[in-house]
Amino acid sequence: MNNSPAWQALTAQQQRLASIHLRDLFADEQRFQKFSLKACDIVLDFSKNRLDEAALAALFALAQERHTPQWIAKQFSGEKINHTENRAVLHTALRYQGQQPIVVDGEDVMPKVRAVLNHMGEFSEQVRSGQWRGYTGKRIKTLVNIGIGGSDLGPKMVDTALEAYKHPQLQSFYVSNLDALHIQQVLKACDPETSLFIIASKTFSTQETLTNAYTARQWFLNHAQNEAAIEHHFVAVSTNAALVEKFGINTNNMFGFWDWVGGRYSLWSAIGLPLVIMLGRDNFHALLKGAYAMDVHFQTAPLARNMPVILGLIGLWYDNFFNASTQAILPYDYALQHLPAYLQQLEMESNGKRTHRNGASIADMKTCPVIWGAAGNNGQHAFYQLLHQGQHLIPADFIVAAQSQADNQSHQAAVLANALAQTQALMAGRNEAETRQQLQAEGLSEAEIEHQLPHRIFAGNQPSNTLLYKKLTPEILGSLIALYEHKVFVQSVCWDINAYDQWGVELGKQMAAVLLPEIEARQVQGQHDASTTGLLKQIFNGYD
Ligand code: G6Q
Repeated sequence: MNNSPAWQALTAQQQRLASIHLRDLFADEQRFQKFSLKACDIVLDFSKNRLDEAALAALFALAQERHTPQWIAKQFSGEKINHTENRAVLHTALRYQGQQPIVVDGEDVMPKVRAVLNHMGEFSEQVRSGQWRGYTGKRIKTLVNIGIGGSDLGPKMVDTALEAYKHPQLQSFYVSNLDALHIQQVLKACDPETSLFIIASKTFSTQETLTNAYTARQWFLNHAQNEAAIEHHFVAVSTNAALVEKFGINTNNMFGFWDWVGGRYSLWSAIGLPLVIMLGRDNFHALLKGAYAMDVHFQTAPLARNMPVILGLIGLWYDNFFNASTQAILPYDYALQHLPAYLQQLEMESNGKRTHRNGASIADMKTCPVIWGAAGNNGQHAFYQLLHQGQHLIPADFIVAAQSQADNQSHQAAVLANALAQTQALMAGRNEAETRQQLQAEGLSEAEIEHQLPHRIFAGNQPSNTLLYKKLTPEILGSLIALYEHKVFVQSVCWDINAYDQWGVELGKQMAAVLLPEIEARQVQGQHDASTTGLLKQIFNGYD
């Protein structure tokens, strides 16, 4: 694939730009106007990237060569583009606000999408108003979502992100880890008479979730001493009614979704139930509306003014042409503290692949970078040293709220100063002459200046995008998440991979199933490699 005309043109562009410093590109005073755009009330400033008009045009040519507009249309129309699982990819139907049918296997999915949304809305109102009662007649105060991966990261991230919108008398917890410590910690904060457990599992067969769910069920029964009480305290979000019933949950209290919703794209579905309860149906609806606005932008804006396309192509530019291996996500909005972990799954589970759609190995290009990050200011006091003076090229997305969700805006000027200063410092750096001047101004002796100078220089030339919005509302958050979902899709199209399967999570699960009975029996039974056998023996003999 890397011998296609568009790819070769990009290689030439990279060679031309390789020795040009970002500072020099900023000699053009119009750079912000040329390399920024606004969509859905989010500004994307991509001017601090190592590209110019010609390189950008070459990136758009690649998107054209890979038929990106056609792929966008295929996805939205319900075509089964997840070909290894023979599934349509229609998380966009979950937030669709129009009146057209969306057809999968000859059936319009919109009536059932609206019916589940309605059911979620009605149920959430019962819980929020106190009409829904626990087995002793008390109202619900604590919500515990038990799920993992796509059934955890999305709802948890949004729940935290919309702190200011939460019901004041409800508290929420998200339990995911298999280590009993996680559920134990949460149960300590729960009262069985006032807690509602949402068991969130598309398949209802995920080991971590089922283990935690049975532990919660047993804890509850130890108090209630009555299986009939379960239905007042346990509800399920799943596509598997038979297993939900087997667990003892009344299927009237089950909220369904469908195989065309991938786990990591599912927060818009019934997986969002804890959000509807915590935030209320209107705010959840606003989240959907924000995502829909980005969907419309993605489908209708020309490539050169299309925010997800631009974000995707810039990422690819560094991965494939500058040999970057990572991408940092740096929110300067404390509410988005879980966004890096959420995007880590979204991007790495979608695009961390080594096989093209047709089954051929990807020999000549890298796919997804390692996604990581942390809330802005905290990162500055931890890992930014490496961003500024390390040897890696690390493209970074700065996600910046002009206003905080806090009642008090008194910290915000400092937050903004830090966010902007970091992107500026990464871009411009501080050269030798400037550093010398700085050290002179600090009053250092000439000898001391010579000693310190090499350590105090900043090379700069580190690229970043800035995504800026006024304040994190449900609409803005919806648009922001949809922006990244579509970015991932654009990249998958350019790499010619299926973003919507995740076979890479299977092997470890299968091997764990083999080891579990041996560990339970505390005896090595099978033939394993020397390391596994050695570790098993240590567990059995060394730590009892
Ligand atoms: C996401 C993945 C994965 C999934 C979890 C939970 O795209 O498929 O993270 O969400 O493994 O699966 P269940 O919802 O079936 O428990």
